[in-house]
Amino acid sequence: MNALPRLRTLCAALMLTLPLAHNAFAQVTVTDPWVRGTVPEQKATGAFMRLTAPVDSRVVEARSPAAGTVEIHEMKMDNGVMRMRAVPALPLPANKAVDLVPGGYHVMLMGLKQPLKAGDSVPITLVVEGPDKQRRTVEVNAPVRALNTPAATSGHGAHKH
Ligand SMILES: [Cu+2]
Repeated sequence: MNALPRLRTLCAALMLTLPLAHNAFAQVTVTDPWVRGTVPEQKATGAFMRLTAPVDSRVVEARSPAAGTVEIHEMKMDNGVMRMRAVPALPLPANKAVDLVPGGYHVMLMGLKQPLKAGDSVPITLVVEGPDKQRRTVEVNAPVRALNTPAATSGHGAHKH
């Protein structure tokens, strides 16, 4: 008879515990990650998300089993041409949301092992360095959005490395 109340108590306990665990590890929050889908011969694409760190941090490395090489890229206008370049680290100021978006910072997945289509998801590991120089990993599972996703029409397809 009392299984349900007990379950509710357990749920409440879990909800109280999770934010505490978060703070204890100064964990970076990842919101709405996604990867742009690819066509068959395409070997590179971008991953996008919002990152919020509780303390000053920086993303120093990204990895994914879906790609041979993963870099953190920045896109900028340079003499009227949109260019992107790898950055050694992506700063995450404390409590400030940093958006990785088409046309801005992104995680570049290169040497893709297979085409990525809507409905797939791509595991990505971010290595984040805190103010104590400790490195922690953040696991992201980013769903693939179709290549023609409206929010993704700017930038990423036309530029060169
Ligand atoms: Cu890029």
